[in-house]
Amino acid sequence: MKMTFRWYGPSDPIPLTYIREIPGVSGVVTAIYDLPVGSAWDACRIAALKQQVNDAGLAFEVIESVPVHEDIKLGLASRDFYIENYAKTILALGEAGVKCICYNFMPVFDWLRTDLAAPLPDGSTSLRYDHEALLSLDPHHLHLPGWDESYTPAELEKLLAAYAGMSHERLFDNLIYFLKGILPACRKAGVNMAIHPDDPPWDMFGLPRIITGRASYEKLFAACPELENGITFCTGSLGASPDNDLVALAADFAPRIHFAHLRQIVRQGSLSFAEAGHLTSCGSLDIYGVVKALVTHGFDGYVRPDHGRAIWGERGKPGYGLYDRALGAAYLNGLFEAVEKDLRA
Ligand code: DNO
Repeated sequence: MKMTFRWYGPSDPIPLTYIREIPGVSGVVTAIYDLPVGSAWDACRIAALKQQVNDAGLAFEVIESVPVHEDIKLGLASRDFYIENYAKTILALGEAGVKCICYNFMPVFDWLRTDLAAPLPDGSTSLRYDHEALLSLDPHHLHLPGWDESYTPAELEKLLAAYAGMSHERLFDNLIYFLKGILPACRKAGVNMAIHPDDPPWDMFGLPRIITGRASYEKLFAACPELENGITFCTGSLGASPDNDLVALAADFAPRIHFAHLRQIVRQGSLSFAEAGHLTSCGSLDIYGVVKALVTHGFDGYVRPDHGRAIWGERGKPGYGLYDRALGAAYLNGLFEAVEKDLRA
């Protein structure tokens, strides 16, 4: 396991030197954020970012995300151009020593929450998703900090119209078309693709979502058996659905898990939840059980703590402050050490 920490690049208020001081964190997960979605990433920009990260004593091996152009998800004729660019980006990142790319295939929106600072009983605040409140939101005016991209109202309007009538099957076929187009570059570059589950794992605003649990993974690996076709195992995203048995999923898909986002949520009713401290005792998800299943089944990928609460007066990017994610990393390091030592004993 390699413990990493997400860093939003030079504009992130958290300096790399602080990340380097978290015990056990060996690398950052980052991206180039100011390139238009769909363009091929420039080798010089990649090299400069890598240099900055390496100069701080941290590894540059995981990118989150290289966003997938909507034309690819929509299956438009222009997709081949964007797939070619994506393959070029993979080759350039591989050249720079990147081993894993996290991406998602959610139409239009990335993760969704209805409250970015909901109070928890311990006095901190966290991100919250209330299904009733979500249903009352206007999808034409949505923005969340932490998304890799966001659209102007006019672009959003056009995109939502373009997705009218998109079925789960067609979206899934478009994902497979994309993967078949890029997997040869992954093989050549030594880069693993790690698809992030849809967050939350159900349809949103009439848009289909297709990476939601066991059945999605079985279909995905049947269609593209290459081991470079893997997953980002995000406990908070998958765990929002009580249908997902996280411990069983971690055990059964361990060889496909190239990257794990380990975080906690408290389920509130059937479809609502609040995020919480990483510990198993803080919420609905058995983080210890997941770590144990991963280690027992030979997981050897990258891990990062995920969304943190806002604590100790910190005013950072919601979910992406320093303090609670650092506590999460410390907790996860302890779990991995204990489980790994037990297994070897
Ligand atoms: C949220 C993140 C997601 C993730 C993308 C991957 O905090 O986990 O935005 O980066 O879905 O492409």
